[in-house]
Amino acid sequence: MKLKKLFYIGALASLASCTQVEPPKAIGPTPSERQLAWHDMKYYAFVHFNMNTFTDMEWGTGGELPEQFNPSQLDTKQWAKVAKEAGMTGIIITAKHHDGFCLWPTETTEHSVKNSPWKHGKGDLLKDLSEACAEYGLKMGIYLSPWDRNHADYGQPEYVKVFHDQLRELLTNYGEIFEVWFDGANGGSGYYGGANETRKIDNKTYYQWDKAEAIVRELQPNAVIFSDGGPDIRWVGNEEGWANETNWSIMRRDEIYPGWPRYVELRSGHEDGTHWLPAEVNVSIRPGWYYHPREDHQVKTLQQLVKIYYESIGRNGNFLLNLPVDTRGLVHETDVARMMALKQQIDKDFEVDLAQGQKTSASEVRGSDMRYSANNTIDGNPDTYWATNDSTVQASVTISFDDPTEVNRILLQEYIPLGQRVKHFIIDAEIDGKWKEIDGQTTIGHRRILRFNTIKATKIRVNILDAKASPALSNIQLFRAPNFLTEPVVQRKKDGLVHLSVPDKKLELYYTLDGSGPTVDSNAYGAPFLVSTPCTLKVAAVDPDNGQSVVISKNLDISKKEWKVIRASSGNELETDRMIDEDPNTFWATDEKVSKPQEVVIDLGAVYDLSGFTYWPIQERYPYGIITNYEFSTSVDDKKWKITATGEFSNVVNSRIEQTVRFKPQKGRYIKIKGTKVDGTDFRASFGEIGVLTVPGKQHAQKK
Ligand code: FUL
Repeated sequence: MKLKKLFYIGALASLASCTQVEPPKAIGPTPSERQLAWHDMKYYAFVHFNMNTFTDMEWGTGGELPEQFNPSQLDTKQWAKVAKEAGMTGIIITAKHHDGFCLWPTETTEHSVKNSPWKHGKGDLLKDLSEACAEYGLKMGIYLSPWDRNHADYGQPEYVKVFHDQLRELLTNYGEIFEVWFDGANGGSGYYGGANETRKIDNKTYYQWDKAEAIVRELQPNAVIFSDGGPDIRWVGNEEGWANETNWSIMRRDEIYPGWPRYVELRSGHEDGTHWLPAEVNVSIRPGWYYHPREDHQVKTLQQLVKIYYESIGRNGNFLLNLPVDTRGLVHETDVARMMALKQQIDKDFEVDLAQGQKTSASEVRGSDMRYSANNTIDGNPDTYWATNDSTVQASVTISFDDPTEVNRILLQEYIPLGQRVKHFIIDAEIDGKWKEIDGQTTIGHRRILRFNTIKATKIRVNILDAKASPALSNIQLFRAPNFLTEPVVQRKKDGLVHLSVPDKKLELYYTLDGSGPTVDSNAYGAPFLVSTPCTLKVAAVDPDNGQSVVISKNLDISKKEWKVIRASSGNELETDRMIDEDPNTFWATDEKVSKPQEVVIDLGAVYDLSGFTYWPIQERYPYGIITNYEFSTSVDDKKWKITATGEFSNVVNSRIEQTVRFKPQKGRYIKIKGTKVDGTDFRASFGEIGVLTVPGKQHAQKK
């Protein structure tokens, strides 16, 4: 009896002490409700579908005609079904891109679906999509380009009113909108109501961003606003699909404006940020943002998509995957198949949380109060968290298994309503009775996933070594993802020889050169082989016990064996080969101090029927001299030259992928590429790789 009484007094005392332990205080900027809801959306679709789909462009000039917008089987329900089945949570649609064509019957301009043949001008794509999203339980977001290459008043205050009115229409008529996406690409050449000229605006002031923000807050208070610098979420500083390993959700936001040149900082945020401004990783499932039939074989491979998943969602970002809907108005079959493959793979990777139900312990628990215990990290409840006393920034949580257990993934989440705190942590594992460091990283944030080689451990310890304030972790999960079948790598050398390889040595490689899908009955790869005429190479890796990898496909044209750069308007002539060495990662550039557009002349060694050319921009981390506008000429004798193509490499600065230009077949042995406009303030031009396209079946090169 006495004992029982003592127990009650003890229990009451500890209850009393519980109520005295205050939760940790927030440190630095913290997320708003709408930002918190956005963090949970994790993975959603971008759909680039608009006039460019029909003109086969990335950036329309604005001079297109509404009649050109004519999808044959447009079905927004197919988009929503695909997105839902892929595990996505929403769809953001390009309601208006830089060319100014509006996918809804706006009252602000005649340049819209109402003057197109689609549904006899009675269609409203935004309405269709909002219904489809509602049916599939998805949220809808809108992309509205501030830059409008169609509008006659662009550059004047009148256009800004149009832009704001368009925003109002979109936020009023289509139900709940979760995200408003403002592009940073701004000002430049365009049709502008027929003026066909270049117009410059001041990115910081022209659009009256404070007014635009007020419109969003008034009409859609739960929507987050995306732009280079928010105000709610930020661009991640590249269009390749990755955030930095160090990724703060905070930034010195007041420094940033649309087109901010220090985009490298967007990849990692600012440790001393003044505002919550988390990163969204936007990337297309194909090289371009819009649909181009020529990219049907360039849909990102499963391996590439898995990598992007881990380097976006796994690095404290959200993943915005773009689907270039095709001219029918459907997500292409190949893209659908790849998205489903990604879903299956991710489901397998995260199938069983091995931490659940295991024993946890911590080096310290805040005020010894079990409301902050280590067990909160594995209870599946995002609102509970493990915390330490205020003065402690170095602390650890250990998860113990009953038996040695195979692990190769760890997922960590901080309790972000208290701010982002962790600056440095390591993961240790107890293997055969000895502790071993498995990985060491910097930030965690809302979600961090680490991949490491499979270990068989009895304990896993998350060891925080430095933090801005006492750590607060809400979630730790452990997984054993299945082994992944690696994909073959194709390398063609300047001599025309094709080398195939695969990191996993036990795999066998099979290939075809006629466009058919390789099987184990196709050519087995033994040694490099010669390809000197245009063809489509397809390669697959096969594991006798584990099936076949995805097929890698590559279009190969004539070999560059006889090619020589015979002239360059400036620059180091000894290294010019780097632009024709079949390796886009090596580059060549003209001199920096030049006062006019730069050009190079290449001798192909023989006359060919040329039908196009390709340009890989420089792939350096800090690029320069990217050609944005080109002039391409051909000649059979290096005396009489003909300008074969001129134009713009749209979006090449943001997205440094191979550019392909096709033209009416021309005979030519010499080619000249001039950078009539380059990114930056001088005329310096750089070249990652130059290639040509020749007419299939007409590769009869005539030697001189
Ligand atoms: C860029 C645009 O210029 C591209 O065309 C695309 O829309 C991409 C998502 O953003 O800045």
